[in-house]
Amino acid sequence: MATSLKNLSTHTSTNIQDVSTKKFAIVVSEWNDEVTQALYSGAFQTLLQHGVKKENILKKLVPGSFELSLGAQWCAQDKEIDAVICLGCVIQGETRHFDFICQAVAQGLTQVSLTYNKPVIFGVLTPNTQQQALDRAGGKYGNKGDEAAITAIKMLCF
Ligand code: DLZ
Repeated sequence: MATSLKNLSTHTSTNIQDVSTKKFAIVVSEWNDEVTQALYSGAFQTLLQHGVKKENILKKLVPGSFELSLGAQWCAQDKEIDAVICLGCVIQGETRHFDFICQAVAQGLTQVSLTYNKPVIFGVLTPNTQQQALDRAGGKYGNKGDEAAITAIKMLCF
């Protein structure tokens, strides 16, 4: 379903178990940081609402979304981390840079997840405009950071 038809922050809580002892890393891209910090706030608050302890949430910054894969790998290598949430925002520009970054990060995060056998969540917005990004980072379509955190929790309850 197109996200314009869905509030990203609504979700069903079926099968969500106790995750209060789990440890999460949140890797945040600094590019488009007004958006990515809002995604981070959403993810962080959602984890707290589900009983995760503040001290069990590690925040790591990377320069851009392209670097999310390596950041995720460094976090996934840590045996104490149960799940890695990756947050970024790549805005469609006039060149093919957008396509290269989006493809690289999608493939990179998949690879890290399968290599380390841990949830590595793709919380990357790929809008056409800054406004579309803001609408999905705590705006009228909810917050994809919330959705990313819920996805991580659900995968830990698999
Ligand atoms: C270079 C670049 C451009 C043009 N646009 C974005 C963007 O919209 N969102 C994002 O997260 N990062 C962007 N970057 C930076 C790349 O992700 C990366 O940091 C650089 O290409 C250096 O590897």
